[in-house]
This record gives sequence, C-alpha cells and structure tokens, in this order.
Amino acid sequence: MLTALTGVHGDRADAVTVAGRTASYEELLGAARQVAVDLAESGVPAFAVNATPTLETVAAVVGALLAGVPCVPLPPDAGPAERGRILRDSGARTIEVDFVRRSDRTPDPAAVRTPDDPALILYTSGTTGAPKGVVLSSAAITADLDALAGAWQWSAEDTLVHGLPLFHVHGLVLGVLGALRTGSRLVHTGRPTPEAYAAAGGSLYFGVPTVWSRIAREPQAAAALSGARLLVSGSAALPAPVFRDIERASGHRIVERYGMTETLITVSGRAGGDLHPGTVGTPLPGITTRIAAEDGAEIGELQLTGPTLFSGYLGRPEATAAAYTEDGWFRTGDIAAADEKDGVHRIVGRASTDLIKSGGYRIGAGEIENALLDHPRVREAAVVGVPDADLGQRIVAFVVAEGVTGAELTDFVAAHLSVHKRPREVRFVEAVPRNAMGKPQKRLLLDGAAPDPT
Ligand code: MLC
Ligand code: AMP
Repeated sequence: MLTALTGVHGDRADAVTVAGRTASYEELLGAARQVAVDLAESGVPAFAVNATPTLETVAAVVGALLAGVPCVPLPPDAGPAERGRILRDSGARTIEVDFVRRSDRTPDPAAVRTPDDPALILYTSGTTGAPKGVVLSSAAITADLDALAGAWQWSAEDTLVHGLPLFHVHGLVLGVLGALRTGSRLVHTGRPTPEAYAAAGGSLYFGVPTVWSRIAREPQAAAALSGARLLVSGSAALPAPVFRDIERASGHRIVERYGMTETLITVSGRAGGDLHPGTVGTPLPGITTRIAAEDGAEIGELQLTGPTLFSGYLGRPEATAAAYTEDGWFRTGDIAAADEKDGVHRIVGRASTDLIKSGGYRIGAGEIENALLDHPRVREAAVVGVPDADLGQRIVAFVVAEGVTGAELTDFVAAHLSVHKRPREVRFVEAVPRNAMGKPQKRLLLDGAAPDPT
C-alpha cells in the first residue's frame, strides 16, 4: 500500500507536511518502523491512534500497517463515552508514539498476513445505537486508491493539499494513504480553512462541501486555486451554487465523487471529463452499481458490488448481513439515479432521516438522542438534520426537559461524544410527536424546524 515509502519515486525533504511540520519519506519510514517495533513488543491486538492532525498520527498509521496490526483511529476530541466504547468494542490499545525515535528495521509480523486481513477499523454511525467498527482490508484500500489514481490522473507529480480529519476515509484513506501510494507530496493544513488552502500551492485539493462553500465565500482564496490541476469534493452533496462560484473564481469545475466508509469511494467524475453540478460521475473500474427502483421509478436505493467493499462490521455478523441484499449487493441507503445514456450518477437523498451529514461528518440521530437521554434532566429527545447553508445539515435536538439550558445540553453532548456531534440548536418542546407505535414522527419535527436562524 505504501509504494512511495519503497523509494520508487525517490525521496524529497518535504514529502509529507502536516500542520506546518515536514518530513522526508526516510524520516517518516524510520518513525513508522519504530512504531512497528514497539507494537510488536507490546503485543497489542489492535492499535488505537489518537488521530490528531500531526506527523505522529501519520507515523502511527504507517507503523501499524508495517506491523500488520489493525489500526483504530480515534477522534482526538472524543469524550469518555465515545472513546471508551470504541476501545472496548475493538480491544484496541494505545502506545506512545513520537517522531524523534527512529528504527531502520521493520519487525516480522506476528502471524502470516494476507491483503484480506484487517488494516483499518473505522468507527461510523448507524441510524440507531453506538457507532460500529468498519473493518477495511489492505486489498480494499489499494483497489480503491488505484482506481482513484486512474480516475484523477493522480501521480507522484502532484502535491495533494487538504485539512480533513485523520479518523475517516476522506482524510485518512484518500488524504494520507493515497498520497503514500501515489507518491504525491502531501500538505495537510491542520484545519481546512480557505486561507490555508489558498496558501498551500498544491496541484490536487480535497475538501468536503462545507470547505468548498467557505472557499467560495472568499473569492480571493478561490482564485488562488486557479493554478491547481484538480479540485475534488466528496463526503456529502456539493451544492450547485458552490460548484459555479468556484468555477467562476478559479476556472475549475470541481470533480465530485461519492463513497461511504463501508464501500470506500465507488463513483467519481474523471479528470478531463464532462463535469456538471449535482452529479457524482460514473462507477470506478471494478465497481458495479444498480438502482433498486420501485416499478417504473427512475430513482431508488443505490446498491453496489466490487473489490473496495469492507470486510464487515467488527463483531456484528447480523449487522453485516443486513447491509447486503439477498443476492449479495451492498445497500448504501442512499437514493440515487443513473443517466440511461452515459451512466452518470446523481445522489438525491438518503432513505433514512436518522443519518445526518453535517460538515461531511456522518452522525446517527440515535447516538445523539441516547447521549441526551443520559442527562438526568432530559426525559425525551428526538434529533434531526435540518438544511444548513454552511454545514449541509445541522443537528437540531428537540427535547423534553426542565431545569437545564440548551447550551448546557450542547456542552454535555460535545463532552461525552465528540465536538462535531453536538447539536447546533436545542429546542424545548412539551412532547415529542409520536405515531401509534410510539416512534418519533421526525417529518413533523423537520417541517416545523425551518428556517435556519443564522
Ligand atoms: C464549539 N466548540 C466547542 C463547543 N462549541 N467545543 C466544545 N464544546 C462545545 N460546546 C468549538 C471547538 O472547540 C472547535 O474549536 C470548534 O468548535 C470546532 O467545531 P467544528 O464543529 O469542528 O467546526 P466547524 O467549523 O463547524 O467544522 C467544519 C469542518 C468540519 C468542515 C471543518 O465539519 C470537518 O472537518 N468536516 C470534515 C468531515 C469529514 O472528513 N468527513 C469525511 C467522512 S468519510 P477550534 O478552536 O478547534 O476551531 C466519508 C467518505 C467520503 O464521508 O465519501 O468521503
Ligand atoms: P461516511 O460513512 O461518513 O463515509 O458517509 C457516507 C455517506 O456520505 C454516503 O452514504 C452518502 O450519504 C454521503 N456522501 C458521500 N459522498 C457524497 C456525495 N458526493 N454526494 C452526496 N452524498 C455523499
């Protein structure tokens, strides 16, 4: 997976920059080998990495791959509830990592490893309950990265720039492992601000729609990207006005691609292809998609098969089985359409209102509701995603509670789970509307939740 570290593209002093610190491939490899040695000695079954945007995180992930120990990146701001659950569920443990100690040998893995063994375990939310561990093999990751390298003409000539979190597919698999496989220079900006993107001087830029929309609002920053080769958006739907504003200011039509933690990136526009707002391109080589539409309808659930799929949810065979149709297709839960003539896909929504995408983060309503219900003052809670110009969707919590403020509940969720899972707004209600089965009627809440107060 780590082609660049074998030296085929040569080395350079500025191969990897993260939040202002720079390392050559040799330095990165030395630090990662030391991690691998320490992992082998520690005997940990899986390696929990506090995924701050630092060179240490990159060395830790590479070290885990070298040692053949599954790597579990943790959101660095995860509160005790979220962190504890991930550690218990995965059995992963942390070990000390620094970038100063280096080794010139890679230890032999404890057991014979194959490309189908787990490489990464990424925790991601479902509609209800706690996040599940998505097990990804090296085979799936390399298949995806090679398909994307083809689609985007991504090579060692590129300088990849992004500032995305290192505990999800976008920032970690594409944004770090992609650079280490293709040999492109990597500049991680620490935070994905318009100023940092504008100043980085890259050829290839990754962002979630919130990042592109913030850049679009600063035309000078957008204009500074005119010298780039390719701008790519994903993780949520890119609004058409943002596509157009970026094109006007930078001359680039953003390439949009679609994926999931469980499937990696499966559908994408192509470098040099015909790109239109609201479309996510065609399936990558090796991926087959189908639209499971009701009789005569053009839109339906997007289902797919291919070599980039996950190995399963860690320790949850029933959940894994439920993610597939009887005839073996993965059910994305996204509603899509595909053009009959050119096969270009459009994502038109999600089947469930209980999976929220906010700032490109996937957040399960059930997890936030459970966190709110853990507060002694909260009697009922129903969480929805409301359209938001900046975040795509913003988390709004409807609660039945007394003697507590909205800000206190927001802080409670931010502290127990992660900061990005906090409700942006709390509305106190007399009762949560429910159907005859007692299920919250979220459509009613959503209809009453607009408009965006900002
Ligand atoms: C505010 N803050 C609080 C707080 N209220 N902190 C604690 N408690 C509270 N109550 C502060 C924090 O301290 C922090 O400050 C700041 O809020 C950060 O909040 P945020 O929500 O992270 O910031 P925001 O600007 O809203 O973030 C926008 C964003 C972010 C775009 C930068 O949403 C983001 O990084 N998104 C990327 C998600 C992603 O990578 N998804 C990919 C999934 S993979 P400070 O000082 O730290 O700023 C996938 C597959 C695919 O989907 O297809 O790619
Ligand atoms: P995650 O598991 O965090 O990777 O989230 C996956 C989900 O992100 C998908 O099921 C989609 O709902 C959404 N998504 C990813 N890319 C796009 C895109 N280009 N357009 C619309 N939705 C997207």
